[in-house]
Amino acid sequence: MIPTITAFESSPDRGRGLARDMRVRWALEEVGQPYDVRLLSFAAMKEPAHLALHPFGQIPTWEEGELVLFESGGIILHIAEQHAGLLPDDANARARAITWMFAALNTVEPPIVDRSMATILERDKSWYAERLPMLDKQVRARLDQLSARLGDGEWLDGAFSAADLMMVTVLRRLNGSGLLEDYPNLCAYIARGEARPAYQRAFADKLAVFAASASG
Ligand code: GTB
Repeated sequence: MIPTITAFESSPDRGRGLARDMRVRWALEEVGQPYDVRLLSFAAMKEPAHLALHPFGQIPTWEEGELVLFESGGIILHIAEQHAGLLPDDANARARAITWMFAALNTVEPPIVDRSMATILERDKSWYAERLPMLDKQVRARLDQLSARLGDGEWLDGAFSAADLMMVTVLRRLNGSGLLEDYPNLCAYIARGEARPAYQRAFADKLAVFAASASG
């Protein structure tokens, strides 16, 4: 059965592939699972039909027959459990990879999102100039630690896994912030992820959606 995911009809990231459907698309491309995409307007995301799929009225969602999922982490874990290639077979290595998925979502992504939201929503506020250095500091603290742990490693823990897919998509949200440049190993790590053919296919599909929305 071909799953259907949801994505922004008109993404505010202007084709940079920063919205969270990108990680789901990438995971599906990695395992070679064809999928359909239903594009939604912001208004449609808050309507009862979508709220029945996603209690918080967001994207991405997953529909596969009777199964409906929301939360990019839950969706990617589901894909990784249904297909070979995104999680190691060895039980301990698998548990570590899943731990890294949670670390990406629960420990690294929150300060990055806080910073990103402030740059969008608080730029014209009186406190912004004072708050931004504090947000930068919180992001840098995580990048320092992640960079130290990654060291010269290619991926977070052995072979490429869903953990790397998640972490790379989380870190990409810092593109243009000027913060990543202090961490050459993290920049190389992101570039390794982006160079994967599955990532390239997912990104091209995202870009096509942006091009269609920009021309329409
Ligand atoms: N924890 C959830 C998950 O991982 O699936 C978070 C889902 C989420 O935040 N979805 C966002 C959404 O639907 C889109 S990805 N927002 C609409 C709403 O809440 O009403 C977040 C996002 C949006 C835009 C950019 N951008 O423009 O750069 C980047 C990321």
